[in-house]
Amino acid sequence: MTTEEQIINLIEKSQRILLLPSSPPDGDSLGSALAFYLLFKKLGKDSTVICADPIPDTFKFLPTIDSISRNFGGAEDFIVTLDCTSAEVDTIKYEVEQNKVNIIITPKKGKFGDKDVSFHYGEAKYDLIITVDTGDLQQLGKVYEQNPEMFYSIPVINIDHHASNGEFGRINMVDITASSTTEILIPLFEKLEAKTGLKLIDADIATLLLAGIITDTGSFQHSNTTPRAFGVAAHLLDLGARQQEIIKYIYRTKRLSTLKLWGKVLSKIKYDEPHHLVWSTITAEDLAETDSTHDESGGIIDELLSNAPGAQVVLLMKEKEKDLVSVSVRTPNKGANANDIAQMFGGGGHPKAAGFRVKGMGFYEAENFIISKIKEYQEGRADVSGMAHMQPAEIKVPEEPKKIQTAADLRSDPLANVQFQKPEVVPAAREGGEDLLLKDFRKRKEEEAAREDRIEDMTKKFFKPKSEMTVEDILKSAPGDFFTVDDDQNK
Ligand SMILES: [Mn+2]
Repeated sequence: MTTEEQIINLIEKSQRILLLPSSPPDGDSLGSALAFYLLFKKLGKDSTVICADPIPDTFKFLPTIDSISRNFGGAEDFIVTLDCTSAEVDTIKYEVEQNKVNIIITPKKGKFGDKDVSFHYGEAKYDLIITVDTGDLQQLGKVYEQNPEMFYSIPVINIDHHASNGEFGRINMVDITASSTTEILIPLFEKLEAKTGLKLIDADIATLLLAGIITDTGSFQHSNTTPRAFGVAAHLLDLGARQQEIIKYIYRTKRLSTLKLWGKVLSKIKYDEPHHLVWSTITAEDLAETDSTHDESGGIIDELLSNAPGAQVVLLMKEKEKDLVSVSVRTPNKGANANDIAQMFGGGGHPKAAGFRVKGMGFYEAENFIISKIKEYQEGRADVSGMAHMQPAEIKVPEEPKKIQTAADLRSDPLANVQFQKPEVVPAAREGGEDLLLKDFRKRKEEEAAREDRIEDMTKKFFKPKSEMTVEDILKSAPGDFFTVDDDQNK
């Protein structure tokens, strides 16, 4: 049985399906989860989408976005049963007393005893879990942290396109050559259509699927834009996908606070030329000064990329909370590998785009630490040129850096209190992944001539030229005058 057939079988057998997009959510994870949600509605199945993190404003236009729950109740009910053979119930009351609930049962006559009480669990709330666009279970955030046992007792279908996917599901459908998770869903949905004889992909579902492709390819500008992605996008347009709506909300709507934040980050770009390293930072102070939130930083890393044409490694470090730094990595050129870099710190992603977190270190200490590790990585690669005149990168440490330990502690043992965020399931090396890529690469080479014509045509249709603006222009311009790509650590 193919993976697709196994998934369809399991879906057919299931009635209460839990859909989990990765956290923080992006257009691809939300598009995938909501497309499934609408599809299951048509198939007469109950499904629930849960995302513990807030939904960024840019995605509020997605069809049925309001159906997403933030909170996860318990996975199953706890039932207290009272045997009424020896006595009859007159009234039942309950009272809450600090950390206790007292259930008060008054008998009509006779007396209840210990033996009359029994406990058991109700039917599990869900009989199937589908994770979408999620490389490892930790990426599900609180839903996983608070209910880890659920992921062993209920079958999990894992559908994803991250190279670092840990294959944690009972069924894993991981295609690392897909531009987005929604791209993987289309043939699956069509198989379901063929099998049920129902028309399932309507304009809303097509819009959700296209939103995933558009966000993950940066509106067909990133290098993960394959001919297949274009083909699938065109097919979705035929099915009624509202492409203009997606572009409008995701790329053209920028708040003033967002523009200020972007200006701030772009003005702080740091370079380490010998190591071909470019990075910038977003501290809690930056957010406060520009009156913005982390939601508004999506896409800045791609702006950094376009501002640093020669860079081999591009980083954006965000102070997520005290002593927690979240880092996006991009490696636009051949050689440096974003996934390898992220894995040095316990993270992961794709060869060209990945992310990781460093916990337990003040922001500036973390910045120094990360930069020095990546410099080592760059020095260890054979094809880095210009290493002769190496200079230390200058990182300004403010007078009162936020930290939980002294600089001396750090110097004596830089790793003493650092906690890397390690996925519960360590991503296994994917057998055949390289072969797949090579095969895909060769196939693409063969198709190149035909493809370039097609891409040019399609590009004209889909993407508007990126405006070449300076930071000052951006700050002055009205929202809507430019657009760029949204993305967080893991696409
Ligand atoms: Mn994705």
